[in-house]
Amino acid sequence: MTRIIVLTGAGISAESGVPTFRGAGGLWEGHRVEDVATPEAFAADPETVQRFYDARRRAVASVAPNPAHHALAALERAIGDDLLVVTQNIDDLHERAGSSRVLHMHGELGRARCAACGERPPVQDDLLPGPPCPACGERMLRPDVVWFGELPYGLDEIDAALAACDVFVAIGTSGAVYPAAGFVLTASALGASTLELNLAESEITPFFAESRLGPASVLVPEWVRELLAAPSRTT
Ligand code: BJW
Repeated sequence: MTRIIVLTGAGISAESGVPTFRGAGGLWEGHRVEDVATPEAFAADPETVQRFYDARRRAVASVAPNPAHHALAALERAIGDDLLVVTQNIDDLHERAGSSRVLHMHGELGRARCAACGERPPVQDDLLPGPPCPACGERMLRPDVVWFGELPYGLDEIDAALAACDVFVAIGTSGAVYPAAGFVLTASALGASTLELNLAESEITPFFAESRLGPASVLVPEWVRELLAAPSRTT
């Protein structure tokens, strides 16, 4: 069976109404993302940062998965453990579409992280004014997101999956942030075929064997249909 890794970025959730980061209309238009998504920015003004993520948590709760998320969930139903979705997104739209094999390498809005004991409890409500950590009782919960300079989650598991995959597909990511931007090079060096699905060319387009331009809500269902129809199940 073909083993597939799908890396998703903000572009897959854009048509659900979740803003992307970079470019026109992006979440951080007018700011360098590298200047605001940092532990230093949180230390300097924790209230503003908590308010920002509380607002995003509420906004994500009011949107729904789109056909791209649903197509990946259908692919998992068809091939099971042979699909791993590695997402840079902190929303839960993959899970709400029905995917269960999802690795959130940049964390999740639906969790907090305790700066005192390291517990990562689920959260649904605002983190302001500051509920206590359910494990240690300290009021030091921060959003469970990975900022610049912090170690992304699951890198060992991702490395092992990249080494074993036959197909690597990146959907709706600008390729501006490492280590995720480098996964295509690792996968292709280890023999996987590579495909990019994006509305526009990205910083890493030249590294893919094939690149298709268009909205994820169209390209992803098309690709999944093609894959499941192909006798050998490759891209
Ligand atoms: C559509 C569409 C539609 C729109 N259909 N498509 C080399 C190697 C390793 C690290 C580094 C390196 N060089 C530099 C670094 C450090 C740094 C980094 O990458 N810096 C860059 C500025 C160069 N990386 C890090 O610091 C990372 N940590 C790390 O490397 O740790 C090492 C370490 C070792 C030992 C000890 C400690 C540490 C951490 C990176 C964390 C990134 N965090 C953020 C914020 C998360 C929280 C939040 O959401 O607020 O993650 S930044 C932000 O960018 C967010 C995203 O996940 C990430 C990627 O953005 P994404 O998803 O690509 O979105 P956009 O907006 O950029 O692009 C959208 C795309 O969609 C576009 O291409 C559109 O065309 C497309 N699109 N509509 C299809 N409808």
